[in-house]
Amino acid sequence: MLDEKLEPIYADVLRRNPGEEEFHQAVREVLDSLGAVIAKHPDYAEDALIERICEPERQIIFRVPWIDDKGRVQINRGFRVQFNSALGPYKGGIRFHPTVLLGTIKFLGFEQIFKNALTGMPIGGGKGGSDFDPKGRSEGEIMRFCQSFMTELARHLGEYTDVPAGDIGVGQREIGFMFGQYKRMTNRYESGVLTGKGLIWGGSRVRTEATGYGAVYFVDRMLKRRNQGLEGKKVLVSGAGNVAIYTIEKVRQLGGRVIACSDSDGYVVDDTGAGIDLELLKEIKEKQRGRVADYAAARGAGTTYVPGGRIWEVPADIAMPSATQNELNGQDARTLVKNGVVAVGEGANMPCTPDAVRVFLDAGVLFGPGKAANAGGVATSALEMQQNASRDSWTFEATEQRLATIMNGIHDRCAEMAEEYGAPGNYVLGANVAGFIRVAEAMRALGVV
Ligand code: NDP
Ligand code: 2IT
Repeated sequence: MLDEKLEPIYADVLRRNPGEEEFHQAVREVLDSLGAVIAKHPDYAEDALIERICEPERQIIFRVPWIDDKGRVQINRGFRVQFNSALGPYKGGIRFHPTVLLGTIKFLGFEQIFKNALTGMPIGGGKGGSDFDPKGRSEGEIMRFCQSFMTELARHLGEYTDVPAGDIGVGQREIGFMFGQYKRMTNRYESGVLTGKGLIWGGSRVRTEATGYGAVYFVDRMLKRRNQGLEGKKVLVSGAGNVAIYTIEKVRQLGGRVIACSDSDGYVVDDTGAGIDLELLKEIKEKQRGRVADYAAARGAGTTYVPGGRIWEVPADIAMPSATQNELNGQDARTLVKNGVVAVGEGANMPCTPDAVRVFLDAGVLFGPGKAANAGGVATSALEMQQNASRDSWTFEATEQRLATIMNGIHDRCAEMAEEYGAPGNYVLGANVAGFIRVAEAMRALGVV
């Protein structure tokens, strides 16, 4: 049940954004937590503050024409939603996936506002992307697509305006092609305009690892509050991309065993020795750009590949959904609880359905929501911006230490806020409230703009 002051706000969001279910879901989840805030501080419901937060400052939609290897003209749609700049320039990734619609980018941009606020760093919220499908495309096609995409997007970017990074389907290679085109168009080596760059052209150490590492730090700190640790724990990590790979790496460093990972075709269980063979997975995913099925084939005996299956049916102590939105539903959550799961950390954005989140919270499972648990990526992007601004380059150790401190800070702020607002141990409420208050305070100070 929504607070009665919030109900008309949500009804308006539904009416004005028809068909955008993922956006509705993301807004609803935050509004569900804000009842506790306006009960304590009714002034946050004044001056249409919450209505303003739900309305993007700017939404850009553009045509992206490009020519494939056969000489045929292809058309995709590009998006950038500049959601909220109260705390700093818009900041958030770019996603290339055939399922991308305006509502997808709006949900991601909305989440990003609160996530970025939680990091405590001076970054606003935004997100971009395209329905371009990189699968099966040659490097030349990907480069031409990125160049065409940036040709339109460039006019909306700048180190003080809007600073994109990667997300699904966009890694260092794509950031390189986009940065190259931006540099060519502007005749400026404006390093701070994109993050996730390569080390020798303005990137930061630890950015590649940051989201996965940070998510594991977050889960580890939740466990420590219950006097537990990752040591000896069996972990499921869905996905096999950037976030999943570095989640697996950090779990292993902290003594846990990742026994399964997945992609959109199926999952692999590798419950032998140290679990998933990280070096082999990196070789297949990062170098060969292959599939989880290729990993299973290369690894051979002792592994099981389940095409089309649901990874959450594998018994384990910890689950870290790190692929995409709504990939873990209520039924999956019930299966995990039945199998004794103790903690869930969202590496992806909104991977658990609202139903699943309820199952975990009701069962007393430690649950780290994405906007807190996966904030290490964007936080390290902000560290990359700092290094760019000072023309400096930090060591791996110093940068990772900053990341660990930031993640612990986010964890503790969420825990404190949950306590203060009457829901101890509820990190969903803690994250939404902590993020909201920071953004709301800044918006109020800046007037009606
Ligand atoms: P990648 O493109 O590197 O990897 C994505 C992985 O998820 C792939 O294994 C992919 O499988 C799988 N996947 C993607 N879409 C779907 C789908 N519709 N159904 C099933 N599986 C799917 O992306 P990232 O690792 O960067 O991103 C993963 C998640 O983490 C996303 O939710 C992203 O928003 C979030 N995130 C990323 C951050 C970053 O820094 N990169 C920061 C914070 C959050 P397949 O190859 O079969 O498509
Ligand atoms: O969802 C996310 O936080 C990201 N894709 C990373 C954003 C960023 O700007 O580093």
